[in-house]
Amino acid sequence: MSKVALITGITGQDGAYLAEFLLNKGYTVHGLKRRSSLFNTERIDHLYEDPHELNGRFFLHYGDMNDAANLIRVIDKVRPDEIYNLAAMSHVHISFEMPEYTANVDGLGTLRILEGIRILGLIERTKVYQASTSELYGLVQESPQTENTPFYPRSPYAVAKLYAYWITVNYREAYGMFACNGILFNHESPIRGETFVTRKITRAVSRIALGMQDKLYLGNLNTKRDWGHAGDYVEAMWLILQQAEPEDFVIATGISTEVREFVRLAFAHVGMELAFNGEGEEERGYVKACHHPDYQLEIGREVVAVDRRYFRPSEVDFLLGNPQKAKQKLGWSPKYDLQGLVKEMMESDLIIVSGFSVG
Ligand code: NDP
Ligand code: GDR
Repeated sequence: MSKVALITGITGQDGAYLAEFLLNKGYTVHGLKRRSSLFNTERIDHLYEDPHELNGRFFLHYGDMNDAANLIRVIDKVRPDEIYNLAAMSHVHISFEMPEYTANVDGLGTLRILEGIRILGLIERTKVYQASTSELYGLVQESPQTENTPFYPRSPYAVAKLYAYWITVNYREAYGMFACNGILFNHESPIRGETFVTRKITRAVSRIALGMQDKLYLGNLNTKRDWGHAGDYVEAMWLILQQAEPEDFVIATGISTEVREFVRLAFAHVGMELAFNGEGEEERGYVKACHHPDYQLEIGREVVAVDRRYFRPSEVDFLLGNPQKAKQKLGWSPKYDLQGLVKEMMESDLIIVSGFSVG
């Protein structure tokens, strides 16, 4: 009998990678998807088109993290061995605009899943993975951050995720549930949402190189993130639920890089060397040299500018994870480095923005 997984947030970046990963492991995969007036399954449509046929191993159910009755009905129908709770309003900046909604979906949504398992008497059967985040560290109290570093959330998103983190720990301790937090640092891919900074950069740099856009406007270029690849990180999610005991794990690369440097790497992919001058809101990025025969811009042209609107009311300046526990206990380490990640994202976006179909 194949194992059965239920993924909330299956239409998102991680949901898509995880669904494919679990299907390849022989799982039957069920996903929760929101009703939308437009198609919102672009990231997982290819899973239906698998030429080898999935023999009825992939199913979608309508649902919403705000709707407890609906979640209970879906969990009861699926009776999963593993639930991966990835659904969230996941954009930190937007959470300042929608704090109550974010608390409801990201915080109470997790409670609804845990309580659903309890009400249905599935505690012995169903393991839970909770998508926790490096944003919990916020105003960092020590570096690098480990499973024991104190939290100091800096956004409505992170505060909601703090509740989700602790309610997961509480259900583990109170009811003996196999419930774990993966404290994942930023992870990206060619299917990252277009408003997160990495994908915003690779899309814009592709459009600038192809003469379709003049300039890339960004917020704070000084912040540093520990960026990995989503494909590597979904493997860690699965490994966390395969352990003998339920525990929480930091998943990170152990390398932190400035947003400004990510911009440089993306432009370097199309042969352009950038120089930056000015500070804060006055900072600008210029083309210093062009080395690629296909992509030529005038030397000295301004291609990056800072726009206040992308600054957050309170920022997380610096994140750096220590993945030592995951290395030791899960045998996990990332396969991608930042250069490999930027290369893959740039190659994909150059194809997408130039209008050729991918794959
Ligand atoms: P995405 O934003 O790409 O995906 C979020 C998913 O949640 C989408 O499927 C979205 O549906 C769904 N969703 C949002 N609101 C609801 C709701 N009310 N009811 C049901 N589903 C909903 O995020 P990622 O894939 O990048 O991240 C996955 C999880 O991991 C999130 O919880 C995120 O907070 C967390 N995380 C992400 C990290 C990262 O760097 N990517 C790092 C650490 C944690 P729709 O497609 O319809 O919008
Ligand atoms: P983050 O990711 O907030 O770390 O949350 P994001 O890519 O949005 O921001 C990273 C850093 O870049 C700075 N920045 C900009 N960010 C965006 N989105 N747009 C800009 O124009 C811009 N300019 C500079 C930000 O200020 C920030 O410092 C992501 C999400 O996936 C969360 O769900 C997840 O929990 C964390 O990663 C770990």
